[in-house]
This record gives sequence, C-alpha cells and structure tokens, in this order.
Amino acid sequence: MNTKQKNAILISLDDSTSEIVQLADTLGYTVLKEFIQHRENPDVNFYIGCGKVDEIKEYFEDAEESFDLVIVNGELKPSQWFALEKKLETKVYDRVRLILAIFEEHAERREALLQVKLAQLQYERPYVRELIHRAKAGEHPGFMAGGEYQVDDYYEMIKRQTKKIGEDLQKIRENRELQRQTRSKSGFYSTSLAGYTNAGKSSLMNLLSGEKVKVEEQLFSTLSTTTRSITAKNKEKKIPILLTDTVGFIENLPACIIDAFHSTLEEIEFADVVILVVDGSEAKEVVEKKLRVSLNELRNIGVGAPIIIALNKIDLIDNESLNTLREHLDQTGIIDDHVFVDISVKENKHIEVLLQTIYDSLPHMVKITFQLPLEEKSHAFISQLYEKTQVIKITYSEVITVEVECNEKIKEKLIATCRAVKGDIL
Ligand SMILES: Nc1nc2c(ncn2[C@@H]2O[C@H](COP(=O)(O)OP(=O)(O)OP(=O)(O)O)[C@@H](O)[C@H]2O)c(=O)[nH]1
Ligand SMILES: [Mg+2]
Repeated sequence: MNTKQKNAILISLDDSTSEIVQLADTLGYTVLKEFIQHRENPDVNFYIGCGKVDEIKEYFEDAEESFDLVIVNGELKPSQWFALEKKLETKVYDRVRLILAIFEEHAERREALLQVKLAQLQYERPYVRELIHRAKAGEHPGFMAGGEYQVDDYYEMIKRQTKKIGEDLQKIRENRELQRQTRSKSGFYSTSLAGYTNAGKSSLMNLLSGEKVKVEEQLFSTLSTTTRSITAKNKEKKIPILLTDTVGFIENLPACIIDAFHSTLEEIEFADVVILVVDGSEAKEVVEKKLRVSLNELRNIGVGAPIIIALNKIDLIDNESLNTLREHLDQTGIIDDHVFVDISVKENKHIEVLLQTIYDSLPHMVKITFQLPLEEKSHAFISQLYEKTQVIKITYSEVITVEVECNEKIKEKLIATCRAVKGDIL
C-alpha cells in the first residue's frame, strides 16, 4: 500500500468525478485540481481542446506543488496519450490504466498476479502498436534503440507472454473446476457474494465465516476468490454451505479486466444462490446506479441462480432515509422479484434474517427416510448424516429410522451408502 500521498490533477468531460477521485486516492494520489471541459466527444488530438491543455500547462508552471500524475476520467486513444504526455511533461493515466495500477498493487496470489499481467498486456497492445508505428516513422528514435528489427521482436515477445500466461491461467482454472466438483459431490451448497467494490462483501464474509479476509476502506481490496464454510453459523439446520468472496464490480469495467478476471467470476456463475451486496448508505441515485451496474454484470456473467439483494451499511442512515430509499428502489422496478434484506455488517443487524433468506433460497432440498439395522456399522453412516444433512428425526427400536433433509446432489450417494450397510429407504 502507498504510504506517501502524491499529487495529481484530473481531466474530465463531465462533473461526475467522485469515483475517479476515489480510485486515485486508492492508488495514493490526491487530486488537487479538476479541469472539467463539458463536451460531447473528446478532442481527437488531446482528448480536451488544446486551449485547455495550455491552461493546465500554465497551472503547472505557476503552482507551488509539484505534480506526479495527470488523470483522465475516460479512455484515451494511444495517440492522445502520447500527445498529452509530451505536452504536459507529466505521466498521464486514463481510467483503465488507473484501475490496472490498483489491481497490480493489490494482487497478491499467483492467479491474481497472472490475471493482472494479462489485462495489462491486452491494454498495452494498441500502445505498443502506436510506438512501433512511430518508431518506424522515425518519430520515436529513443524507443527500443536498435531499430525496426527489435521493435518487431518486442511485439513478438508480448504475444508469447500473453500465450504463456493464458496457458498458466488455464491450468489454475481446471484445478478450480475440480475443486468445485469435489465440493458439490460432498453435498456442499455454494453461495457467492457479488457487488460493487467497497460494498462490504469481505466484511460480510468475515462475519458469516468467522474468518479474516482483507477489509479496507479502498476500492478493489479483494482480487482473488476466497471460499469458506458458513455452516457453523447455522447450528440447528446443519446445511453445509460454502460462501465465496469475489472481486468487486465497477461501472464500465474495462474489457481487458473482465476477460482476465472471468475465471474468478465463474464462482458466481456456478453458485446456487448469489448475495448481491450494495452500500445502502449512499445517495439513493448512487445506490440505484450501483445496483443497476451490478445486476447487469450478473446478467452478463450468466447467473441463473436466485439473487438476494443485501442492502448493507444501514447503520449509517436513519429509518426515514431507509424507507425513502426502499420506496425509490421499488418505484424504479430495479428490485424486480429479487428478495431484498437490509443489513449492517458492522452492527450485526438482520444477519439472521439474511441467513434465513439464504436457506430459503437454496434449491432442491429433498427429504429421505433411512431404515438401518441396529448394528455397529450403521453408526458411521449416521455420523455422516449428521455431518452432511439436516437430521429431522431419529428413532431407535429394532431398527434405526432416520429422517433427513439434504442437498439433492448427494441423495444418490447417501442411498448407496445406506444400501452398503444393509439399510433400506422408506
Ligand atoms: N458503517 C459500515 N461500514 C461497513 C459495513 N460493512 C462494511 N463496512 C466498511 O466498508 C469498507 C469496505 O468493506 P469491504 O468488506 O472491504 O468491501 P468489499 O465489498 O469487500 O470491497 P472490495 O474488495 O474492494 O470490492 C470497509 O471500510 C468496511 O469497514 C457496515 O455495515 N457499516
Ligand atoms: Mg473485498
């Protein structure tokens, strides 16, 4: 994490700059001044008009502070980026590059590191093409000194690296698929957290599992998926449930990141229930926007499972604001037929309601009654039933009768085990 705060200025074509300022802050940059030029389309040469660029240049010359970065609240074309950096003589990042830099800084596990590298290579490709173009035209003699041959070589190297990372990620993916299958076969339900960055997903994960996943007042704290059991929270029911924490969404998530992080989001795709966490303490329009972006992402991922909307951080708002927010979301129709629970992870509010809603949304619980011989060998099977199912009733007479409710996925396996101990199904 950054310890020293650095200075930046921001260029934007509209007034909605709060998110990019927060992204800058996450990377350790304080935005000291915003240069806003309202226009429909970016200028072809500099993104903003050249008069505005001159104004920034003058501002830099007159300012007492020094500036480390110019941030653009949008996507630059490589040619615009070259022109701006050259003119302003300061490092320039567009929104995608800023997000990539945050991802690079937050990536810890091998998979996340590979995914970020892949996204960067994809992002840099058009820039490299532009560099090659300029080097060949003799405009950029400093680049890859040695001429044309080395420039082409560099492009080849990027292609080779992309391929190698793709293969490494594929292996990790296959491994994850195997793990998923093993869990599913052992009767675990899988639930997944999803939602906008900073909504409180990891905090909820920690509360439900009693574990410690990184939680920070920052965007994109989580880049890898973590899966934990939340069965313990559910003492009387004993339904084995796994919960997976995932990477956060953001509006206009760059395509290179979506591609590179696709496998991480797969956990959401295969979940039995998705819990969509939304920060409910923000202005109702912001909540609505973030909810819309998140639901859209879930649709793109191809989620078919029930989605529970968990409106978090209600400790920060009063009852009246909460009611206004509820009405607003109702009116927009955005909630549709999704179940909706307002919670506070911080104050442990309505968490039991959320858990109950999760259980109620789990698909295909089936009831089975086993009849087992009153013998030693039945006991291991009964222990297994206590571990993996909800035992509704057990009676001992000449035989043992056990009535359970369980995940449909393990039904066949339990029946086979029952037969192996010479039991019957009623
Ligand atoms: N007041 C309040 N703050 C909360 C609550 N839940 C989480 N937070 C805070 O919100 C911030 C973000 O929480 P995280 O759990 O890291 O959010 P996340 O959704 O995992 O974020 P990313 O991993 O960055 O996508 C942290 O500072 C938490 O302490 C809550 O119920 N109330
Ligand atoms: Mg997180």
